[in-house]
Amino acid sequence: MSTHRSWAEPWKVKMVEHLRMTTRAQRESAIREAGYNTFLLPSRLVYIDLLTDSGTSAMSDRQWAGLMLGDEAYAGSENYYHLEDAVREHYGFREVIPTHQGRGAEHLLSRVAIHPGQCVPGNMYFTTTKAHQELAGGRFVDVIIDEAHDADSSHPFKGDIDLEKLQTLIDRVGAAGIAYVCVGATVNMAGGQPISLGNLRAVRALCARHGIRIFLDATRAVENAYFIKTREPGHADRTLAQILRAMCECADGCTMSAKKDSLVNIGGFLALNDAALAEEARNLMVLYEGLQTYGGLAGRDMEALAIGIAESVDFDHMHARIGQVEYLGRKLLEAGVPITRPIGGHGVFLDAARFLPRLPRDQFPAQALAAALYVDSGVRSMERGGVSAGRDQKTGENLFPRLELVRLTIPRRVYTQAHMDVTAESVIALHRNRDRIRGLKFTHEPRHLRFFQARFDPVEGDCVLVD
Ligand code: PLI
Repeated sequence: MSTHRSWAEPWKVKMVEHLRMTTRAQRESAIREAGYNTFLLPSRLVYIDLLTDSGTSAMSDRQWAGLMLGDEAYAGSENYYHLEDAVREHYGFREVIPTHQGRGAEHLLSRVAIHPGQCVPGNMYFTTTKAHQELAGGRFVDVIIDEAHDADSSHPFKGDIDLEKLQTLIDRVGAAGIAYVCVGATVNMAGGQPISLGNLRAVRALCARHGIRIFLDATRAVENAYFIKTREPGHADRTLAQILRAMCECADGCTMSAKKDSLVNIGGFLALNDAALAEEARNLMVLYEGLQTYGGLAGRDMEALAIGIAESVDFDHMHARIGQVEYLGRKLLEAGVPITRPIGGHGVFLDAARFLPRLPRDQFPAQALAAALYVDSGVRSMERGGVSAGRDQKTGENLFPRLELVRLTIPRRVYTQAHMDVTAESVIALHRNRDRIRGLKFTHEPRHLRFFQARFDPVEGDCVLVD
């Protein structure tokens, strides 16, 4: 008798949303009109939408029921107190400040915790996080381990911070020159790679010696907890909820985009232990987000979020979620497609630099590959490479990070394994025909977060994928 047992999702489908199929000619015209930027495609022309896992999850019947319990009072909504309880219980921070989404929390934290000129070391950058740090006058400094910049390294915790790099920075600028350490868990731009609890605790000890605060980007911290449980010795018997609390105990607070782990379509929060810092953040909050008990969210959204937080730490849910990502990743690896390893938490990241070795970086191979994938099958993905990195603040030159990736991001509880098969087949076919993919050049380049709205043309001809 075979000992192998498959896993399956701990839910069944109650309602379906129809998808529109398109022809190749329709997709060629759509991507041209979108300036070869998948962010600019109308979603009605997308078949399988792997642009992001942000706000794209399917809510549970309990969350939908929670929407009906929305208390839309301007002040003191009942749902705020449910949210506060859920954050205190699962993340452990005392002060809970709801925000419309993650970047709202990043804005508030950056404004109250960064003095102009200070450094903000972090385990690789995230686009909106770094942008807010810079707008507040801070300077992001990358202190992630070198392996994180190598798509082919199979280090199990590529999100770890290099303690020597952090110590060197402290020696150079002094503790007063550092606003705080920003720890991403998992690290999105490295391919959804986790940080180990051992490393997080070591960072905490180092920072405590110098009186430096740590703020966690907890956006995908439950996914990170899953990797700690399944990869880091000594944690196999602990629950995800226990590991999440242990991670948060290493930090002074967190920013959260609840649109990911917490299974809601909108929402976020800033959670802190320091009441005085929270008071400063709330002073700004009423200007930029909303009153302290709703922060840009409807009461019903806060209710769905409170329920989603509790659902997110269920092991069977997370096992199926990450299992689906692994299923797609393994199919691609078996076919020889270059992807970031180990397979990450929220998506599979194609290594566009190795996929399209003949395209120079200034022809944006990842942007071109994402556009070609859409033309081939209607699967929408996202560039995470040179276009996302933007330009150097001082020199104005394009930044070309070592990682030039296309992210196939898997929404939670939305797609089936058959959708993963269709996606894999399209990527594998493109890999076999990679010489038919053309590079791109900018025709419009926005100043901030350019990847959202940039437009391109193929460097030759008028097609990114030659038939
Ligand atoms: O999109 P927001 O404003 O709710 O959250 C910003 C944000 C902060 N940190 C991390 C690690 C993120 O991944 C993140 C948003 N990520 C998006 C939108 C994504 O597609 O990955």
